[in-house]
Amino acid sequence: MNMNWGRMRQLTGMLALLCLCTHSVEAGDKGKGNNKTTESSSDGGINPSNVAVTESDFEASSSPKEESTSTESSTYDANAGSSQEPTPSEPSTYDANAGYSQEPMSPEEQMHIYEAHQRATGSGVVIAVLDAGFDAAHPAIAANVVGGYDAIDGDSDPTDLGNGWDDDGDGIVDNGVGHGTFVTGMILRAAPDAMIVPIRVRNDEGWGSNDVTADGLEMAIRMGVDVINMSLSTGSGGFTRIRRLLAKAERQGIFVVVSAGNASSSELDALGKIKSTIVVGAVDATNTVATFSNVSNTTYWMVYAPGVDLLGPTTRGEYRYWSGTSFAAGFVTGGAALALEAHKNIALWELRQLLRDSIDPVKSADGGYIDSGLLNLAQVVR
Ligand SMILES: [Ca+2]
Ligand SMILES: [Ca+2]
Ligand SMILES: [Ca+2]
Repeated sequence: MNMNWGRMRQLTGMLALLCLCTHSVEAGDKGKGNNKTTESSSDGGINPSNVAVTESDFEASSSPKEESTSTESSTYDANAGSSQEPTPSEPSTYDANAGYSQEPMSPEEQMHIYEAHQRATGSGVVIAVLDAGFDAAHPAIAANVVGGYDAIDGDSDPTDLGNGWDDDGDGIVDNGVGHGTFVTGMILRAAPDAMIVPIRVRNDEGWGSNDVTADGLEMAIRMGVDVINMSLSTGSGGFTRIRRLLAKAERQGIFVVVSAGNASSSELDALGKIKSTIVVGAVDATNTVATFSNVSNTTYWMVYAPGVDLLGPTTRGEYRYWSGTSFAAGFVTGGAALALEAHKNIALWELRQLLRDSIDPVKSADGGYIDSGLLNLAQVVR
């Protein structure tokens, strides 16, 4: 909050500093597996034109090989199987005039977003998005992006780098590309005036170790952002540093939003069990919990947001339909930004309670009971 130009100079100064000590690694060396234990960097062949056309949201996870050199070695998330994930349709064209109204039903209506915008738009709030690469020049997000960091390459440019290889051998090339841009797009639908710091912690196939995630997290904390969006899952091993940093973020009053995951599970990822975060599951356009969404009736700090067949920005200035709790999390992160603008001196614990309390009922996917509900942003800013 209270972002000003002095602060922005401070941010960009820090980034410039970081540029002096960059190193690079081959993006293609990192792999991501859905229920696979081996990575592959050669079976996909070179096909640079096949970018970001995937069947599902990915849950970013950790490389079993390259990244396991430290004692805090990480594991990939076997729960992130693509078979359980939604299969959104691809748009044939994007109608710039119709915009997001081409969706089945608008999240703006579901979450009372326009009503909320009469009170707050996220102005003055800085959000770090820890994700795969970004298209920072995409017209849907360019005006809001400030600075950026790439924890994979160790440089200041978090741009998507599809390498044309099926790194994880799942038959889909570069399925992490566009993910960060899409998450950012959803954040900005809820909070169109928020500032976004894109931080790349996953490669083009969604791979990144817990150490890389921690590096990105540490950077976001050092920048002093207000909110951090983590639409990714982590390995269970080597989580200590992430846990420590999340505690530090909490001490500094930085609000962290995480996605519940897309494994149709009642068991949340490690990130979802951290008490300082709020976890986000996905509902469809009828306010029914998406069949792919993880749910938890044991974690109190969970809310829901639209995450099915969303239309949003992806790589190279394009748009697509995509589904996943990753994108639902974006709406809640944007909602947190609205709350921070509307309630200037709100404490972190108050903010979390406010979000948890500002909900409308949702139907569970199987007709059962859901503790919590769909975030109502008009209520958040009231
Ligand atoms: Ca880079
Ligand atoms: Ca792949
Ligand atoms: Ca790739």
